[in-house]
Formats: sequence, structure tokens, C-alpha cells
Amino acid sequence: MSVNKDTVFALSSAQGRAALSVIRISGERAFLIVEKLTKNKIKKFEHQKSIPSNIYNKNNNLIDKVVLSFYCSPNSYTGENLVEITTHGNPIIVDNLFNTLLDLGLRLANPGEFTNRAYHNEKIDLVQAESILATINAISKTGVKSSLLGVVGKLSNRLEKIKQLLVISLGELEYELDISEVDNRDLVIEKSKESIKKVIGDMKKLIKSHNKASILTDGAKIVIIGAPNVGKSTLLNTLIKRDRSIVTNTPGTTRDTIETLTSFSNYPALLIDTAGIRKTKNQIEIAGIKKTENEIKSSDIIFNIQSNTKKENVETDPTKTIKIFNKSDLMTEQEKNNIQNNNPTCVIISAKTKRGIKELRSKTEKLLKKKTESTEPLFLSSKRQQTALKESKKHLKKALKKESLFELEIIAHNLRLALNEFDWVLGKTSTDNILESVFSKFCVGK
Ligand SMILES: Nc1nc2c(ncn2[C@@H]2O[C@H](COP(=O)(O)OP(=O)(O)OP(=O)(O)O)[C@@H](O)[C@H]2O)c(=O)[nH]1
Ligand SMILES: [Mg+2]
Repeated sequence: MSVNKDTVFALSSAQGRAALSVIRISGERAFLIVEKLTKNKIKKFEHQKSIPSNIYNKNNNLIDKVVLSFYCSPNSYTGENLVEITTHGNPIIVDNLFNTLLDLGLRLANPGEFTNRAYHNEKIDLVQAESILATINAISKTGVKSSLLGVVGKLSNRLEKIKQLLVISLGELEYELDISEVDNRDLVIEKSKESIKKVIGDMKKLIKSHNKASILTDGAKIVIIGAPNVGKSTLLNTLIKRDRSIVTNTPGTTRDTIETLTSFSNYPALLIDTAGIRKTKNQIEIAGIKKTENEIKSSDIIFNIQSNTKKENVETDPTKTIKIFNKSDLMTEQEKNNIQNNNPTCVIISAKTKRGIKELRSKTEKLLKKKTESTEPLFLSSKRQQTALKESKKHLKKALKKESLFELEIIAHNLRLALNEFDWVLGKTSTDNILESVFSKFCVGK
């Protein structure tokens, strides 16, 4: 993704009618364009200075009375000369200004182009760019808080520190390999292995942190599963307090997955109703069950429902499962006691009468708290970072393997590979494909 040098513009505030709209212009011609819009020679463009002014189209008709804010290169967000034009928030005014900017030869920015320019002008690294995206998209307070730490460079610093440890280690190994005249092999190997072990421990924490981060930024994925007719759709409707999913007494009613956004206490969640799992020859139902199986794999929490004690249920990962027995209104006290005694951690509910729903909510909240609790304030902000760190860790683990004759060489080789992955994370080396995949997720205007 080579970076263009032309001057671009975009609406940086939300689309539609509002009190104000902000249009950003970035590039070499940004200040010149302002003079064309204001029909005025501006003596000095001062960094972070705002001035009110009228702006006009090419026929000298007034577009709006606006506020112009200047950011001078290299201190602006993009590193280029940048102007923010704050107009009245009417889409007609924004449209008029857009047409005038196009007439003046500017180009509409691509999604993420301002941040891409900031990256290419070394205002931020790739980790910070991804933290900016995570901050914009975060749907919980903790998600915003932790993404912001990434924006201000705390995550990049932490990763840089890990990298430095590996660089020092590699330096010592290479000195021993190429220069040293005394044989310190055993000592050097011992020392580098200590560093590598420390780095692996640190990496593990960060790798794990991304799973927590995605719950806080994107919301937890909670999937409701169970045999047909156990009351999955009824439970979904009860939890969100509206009829989202069709409920009938015919087993196999839900064929497709049905997703709805909701929240458990402060935790945002995507609640997913699924097709009941059973042996069937019906092709539509088989396709639905396949989807259910995929949802189970990618879920953070599973509501695994049974409606009575006799029927067998699919077993799911106990660390993310809440076992639920539904239709308690049809059970005798004796039956309920037996279920609770045999399944001490289960929740007995009636999706129909709402008995036990409060308890289910509180159990879910506790599990979400456990899943997102961390002594680690920093979270990896993207899957890309997590994958690269996993790869790096793999090389480091190989470096720790006991090899006989060429142990020093093998450790050094694996350290080099591990460091390579680090450069991918921070964007020190990056292909167009990677940059494309990072910046295309941004909105236009950022
Ligand atoms: N008595 C009683 N009936 C319930 C309860 N929950 C659900 N039902 C009934 O059980 C039947 C099946 O409910 P659904 O919610 O459609 O079940 P489902 O698990 O989504 O079924 P499929 O979509 O076919 O897999 C309906 O007739 C519901 O009214 C409950 O707590 N008590
Ligand atoms: Mg259903």
C-alpha cells in the first residue's frame, strides 16, 4: 500500500445532520486550498490555531461561515499540513464544500488514509494505528480505556522492551560465535535461555490478553445450544425482552443462527440462538446444525440447555459453559432437587415464567468478569498482533530445545526468526497486503 502524496479530504465527523461537521484536508496543497476557499491571502499559518472565516465556491457563492483549524507539518496527525474545517452540520453544506474541493483538484481520502499517512510519516507505528481503530470501535468503557493506552504508545513500548531483550541476547550469542576468543559457550547459552524464558512468559500474557480484549471491544459471543425444543429461542426472547426468535412446539423450528446485540451488566454481548442439535436427514437442518457447531467453536460463553434430566446433551468446554435446565415449571420439587444435586453448578430456569433468569444473568456476569479480569492493563489490539506473537513464541520455544553440537547456532537462528516476527508486529517490516488489511478496516475520514 504505497502512500500517495496528493492532497486529500474527507468528512471526519459522523454522516448526517448535526450541530457541526468536520472536514479534514491533508497534504502539500492543504493551506493553499484554504486561501482559495476563503478568497483571502493568509499571512501565517500557525500550528493549532483556529480562525473563523467565510468560505466560497468557484462562483463566489457563500458555502458557509466556518472555523478553520491549522496543523503544520510535521506536527499534525498525518505529519503533513492539515486543515480541519468545522462547518454547520447540514449535509447540503458539506456536499457544497465537497464539490468545491473536487473542483479544486483534491481527491476524497480512502478509508484509513489519514492514519496510513501518519504511519508512513512515522508519527505512529502499526500497533498504535490498530489501537486507534480499536478505540473507535470499542463498545465498553474498559475497552476504550485499554485501547487508549495503545494509542499513546504504551503497548508499542512494552513490545519494544521485549524485542530489546531478544536483540541483546542475540548480540551476545553472535559475539560468542564470531569474535570471542575465550570459550564461554555454556555460560552464554545459559544466559540467553534465561532471557528467552522470561520473554516467553511475557508473550504468553500478551497473547492471552487479546481474547479478553475482544470481549471488551467487540463484545462477548454467547451461543445458546441444546437439543430441539428445549427452549433456546424462548430463552433468547426472554433475555432480550422481545420476540426476536420464532418459538413453536415443533422440534427443529430454528434453522439458522439468530444474532442479537445485548448486554450483561456492563459487558456487551452478541447473543446467538442456534438450530437444535440432533440426528436428522433434513438438509436444511443439517446445514443449521453445522453452523451451530462453528458457533460453539468461536464462542466465549455457551448456554448449554437441557429441558429434563433424561435426555443426553452435547458436552461442551466446561471453562466456558453454563449448564442450564429449562422448563422448571413442569418439574416437581423432587426433580429439581435431583438435578441440582447431580449438577451443582447448573442453573435451573423457566424461560417461560422467567424463574431463575436473574440467577442466570448473575452467573453470566461473573463468568464474563473472570474472562476479562486481568492484572495486565495492556491488551493486544488485533488478531494480527496475536498471530505474529504466537509465531514468534514458537521460534523461541524451538530455541529452548536441547540440541547437542550446534546449540548456540540454533538458538541464534531461532532468535533471528523470532525477532523477524516482532518487526512484523510493530510494522518495521510490512508488506502491502498487511497494510491494506489494517487500514481498510478504518472508516473514511480517519
Ligand atoms: N412449560 C414451558 N415451556 C417452555 C419453556 N420454554 C420453552 N417452552 C416451550 O417449548 C417449546 C419449544 O420452545 P423453543 O424456544 O422454540 O425451543 P427451541 O429450543 O428453540 O427449539 P428449536 O428451535 O426447535 O431447536 C415451545 O412450545 C415453548 O413455548 C418453559 O420454560 N416452560
Ligand atoms: Mg429455536
